[in-house]
Amino acid sequence: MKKVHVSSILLSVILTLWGCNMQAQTLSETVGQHFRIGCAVNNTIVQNPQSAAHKHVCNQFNSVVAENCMKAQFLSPAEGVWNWSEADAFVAFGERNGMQVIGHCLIWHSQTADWMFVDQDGKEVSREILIQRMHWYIRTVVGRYKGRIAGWDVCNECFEDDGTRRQSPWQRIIGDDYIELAFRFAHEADPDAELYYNDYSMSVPAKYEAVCRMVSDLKKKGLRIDAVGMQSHNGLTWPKLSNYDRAIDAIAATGVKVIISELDLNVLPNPDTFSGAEVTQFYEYTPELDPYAKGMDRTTEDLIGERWQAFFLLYRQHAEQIARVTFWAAGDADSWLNDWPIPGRHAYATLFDRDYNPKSVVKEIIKMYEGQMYRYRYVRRTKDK
Ligand code: 9MR
Repeated sequence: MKKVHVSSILLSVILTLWGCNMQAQTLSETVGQHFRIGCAVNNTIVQNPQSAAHKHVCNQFNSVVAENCMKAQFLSPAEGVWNWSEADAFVAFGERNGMQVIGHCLIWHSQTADWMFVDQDGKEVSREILIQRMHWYIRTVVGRYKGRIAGWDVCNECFEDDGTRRQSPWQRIIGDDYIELAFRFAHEADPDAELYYNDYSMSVPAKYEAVCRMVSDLKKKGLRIDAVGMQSHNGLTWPKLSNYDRAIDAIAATGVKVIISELDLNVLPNPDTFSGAEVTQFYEYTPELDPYAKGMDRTTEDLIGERWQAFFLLYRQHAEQIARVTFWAAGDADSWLNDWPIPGRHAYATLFDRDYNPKSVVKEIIKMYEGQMYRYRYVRRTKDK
């Protein structure tokens, strides 16, 4: 009797210690052993070293990307005007904490000040002038951080979901070769930096096939491209995991790595006409479209947890093809989904709540990344929603 008693105490001590250990483990220590694990950070996080958000980022992640401060609109709001302080602080923050630092993003149709595309009279500039400006912009930005940025999102969101080129000012004024020029100029400015193409809705076949053709074309021309970022602003029923799975394989087959570059989960109801991640979409607030303002029930939380597990299982299965998984916010409080496409809602977009506590699914994900893969294979067949 005594023996049983002692061994059961021992067992419970071991289980408790094991439980504590599991809790203390971070994404960086576990998932981060398979590929880089990161998050986007805003200026408030960077500038407040004592804040819970700041500590949380340093604790959980081994890679950071600037959510906004490296966009052209902020770096160069007017011709000849440069604002470096926030970008400088972001890069120094990543370096100080030994994290991989990612630059986002050089060439984009959005968040680029109008001056880039027009002359003094407000008329659109010629192809030659815009190429000169692009060259000078990339040389100045990439050159400033040479040797300090591990990789750049060189071109962002250049394709429509049907695989055609987005008719951005870059495309209209320069033509199809603006993408290859941007990659050429970025490589010239920092030959050691990795270079990425980044886009949303990347599990739509017409879109990823067009991106894959573009990647192969760049490679044929001898240009450097290291990875394609699948932004992955995901929902509960979208994308279909089978399409997502095929997209990862198709991108990897072009000879580049895959980056899950802006991961989040939009669990809030969507207005009928909403789709994709085009930032210009906006709708009126109504309480029905903000159902979790005061928290959520256990069943919904479990459903969301299952969806997270399904994605992280897929990433684990594709770990050799994936270089990095980056969340598009440090925690729920920081997510752009609180204000898009409807301002003032309560997003549940990340794995961390508004106080940066891990949600219960984090433990499951950590177990998944420590466990043997065979234990999880069946989920791939049964969870294809
Ligand atoms: O998260 C960013 C948000 O704070 C900005 O208001 C928005 C403006 O365009 O950009 C968000 O980040 C976008 C990223 O740079 C590119 N992919 C889509 C992201 C979400 O809109």
